[in-house]
Amino acid sequence: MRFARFTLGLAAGAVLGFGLASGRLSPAHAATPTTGQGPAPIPAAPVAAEPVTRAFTLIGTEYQGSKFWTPGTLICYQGERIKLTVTNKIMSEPKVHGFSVPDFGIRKEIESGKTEVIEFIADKPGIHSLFCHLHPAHIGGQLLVLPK
Ligand SMILES: [Cu+2]
Repeated sequence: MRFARFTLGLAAGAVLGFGLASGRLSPAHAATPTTGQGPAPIPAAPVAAEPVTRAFTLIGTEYQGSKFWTPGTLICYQGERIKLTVTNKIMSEPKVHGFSVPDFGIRKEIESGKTEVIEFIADKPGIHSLFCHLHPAHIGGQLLVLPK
């Protein structure tokens, strides 16, 4: 009888050990997502009571005769407060260049060597053009506002 209890206990322990080792008895393991199947998910926009301020520094510059604002692509989440510090560093003529993002009502003229600080709420998702409205032939850019 004592031998039978010992054998039964040993068998139960072996089954339990196998189950834990293989993960079949672990609910935590069952909840773990599998890996190696497709790209990682894109993290969600941060949640905050106050709008997050996302700051960018841009310069107007010239390279081999082409004029542009750089960086040419700005990315943010919908609802964020955007702060653009924009400096015209183009020293050749003409001395004044425009900085426009019409979808957000932004239209500034910036003299060579001067800086403008522009703030607004990026409340519209999508791809929004930015460019020099005084010289449309210059290279433009875009503000990408990711939906919340
Ligand atoms: Cu211009």
